[in-house]
Amino acid sequence: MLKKTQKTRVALMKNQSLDRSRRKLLLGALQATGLVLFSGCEKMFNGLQQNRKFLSLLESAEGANRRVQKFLTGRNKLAQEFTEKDISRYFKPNGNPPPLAMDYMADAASQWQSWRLEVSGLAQSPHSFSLTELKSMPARTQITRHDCVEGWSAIGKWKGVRLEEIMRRVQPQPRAKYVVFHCMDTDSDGTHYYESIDLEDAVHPQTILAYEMNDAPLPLEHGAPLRLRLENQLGYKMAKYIRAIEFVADLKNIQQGKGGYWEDQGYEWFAGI
Ligand SMILES: Nc1nc2c(c(=O)[nH]1)N[C@H]1C(S)=C(S)[C@@H](COP(=O)(O)O)O[C@H]1N2
Ligand SMILES: [Mo]
Repeated sequence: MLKKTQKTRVALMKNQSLDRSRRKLLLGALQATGLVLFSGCEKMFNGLQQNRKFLSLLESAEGANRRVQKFLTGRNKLAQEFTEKDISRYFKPNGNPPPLAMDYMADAASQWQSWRLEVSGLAQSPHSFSLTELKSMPARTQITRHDCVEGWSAIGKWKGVRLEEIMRRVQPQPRAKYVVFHCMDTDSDGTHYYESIDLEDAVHPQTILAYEMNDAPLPLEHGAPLRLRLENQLGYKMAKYIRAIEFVADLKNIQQGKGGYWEDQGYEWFAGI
């Protein structure tokens, strides 16, 4: 008779090989859907499959369908990611030029030593983040295509912290429905740029606050020190020169009440592509 420890070891081994073949099967199924073609997805899958809960959800047919659909369709779909060789040699800076204010220039000159991202509004623990602090948080890098409503596109590589990480830190209140981005730049009338997204887009895996573009600190003209990347919507949603983030229940009391600088002038609030 086998000793108890041996028995458990054999049982464990059996389980492991079963797990391995299941994983292969699942990976194959995902590959067939094209899901694993997204860069970084295989790595993500490898990470996720360590998670038993995820594995069992994936194993149930219903769960698998739900998962795949969540990533491939609708609001939660992952935008296509590209490779290094796809990066555009020229990426057009667009919109307002960098703020001409003295404090912006001084902050830029000191590598943003005294700049802070103020996160407040309907949050349990409002917090001001320094750039160093944001950079010390888990980072995500993505190579994506930017589409401007004017009709041009460019592919760039962005690195930043996921907005969901910020939310984990400040704990939005249950009443919070939108995230508003307040920017430092103004148009020629002195109106500040601003934008907003809902919480569903805020927790999307590719929604990041980027501080790097193409492996260099975010250039002034592309929104230094921090800009939003939100890959399933048009360029005007991606607020640059961010100064503050506010969690709100309603957009009607902010500027003209339509949720964004361009929205206030008639553009769609949901700019899905
Ligand atoms: N603060 C701010 N953010 C902004 C804009 C702006 O004028 N001010 N323009 C928007 C538009 S229309 C586009 S297409 C992108 C341009 O980003 P880019 O300069 O990196 O190309 O920024 C968006 N975010
Ligand atoms: Mo744009």
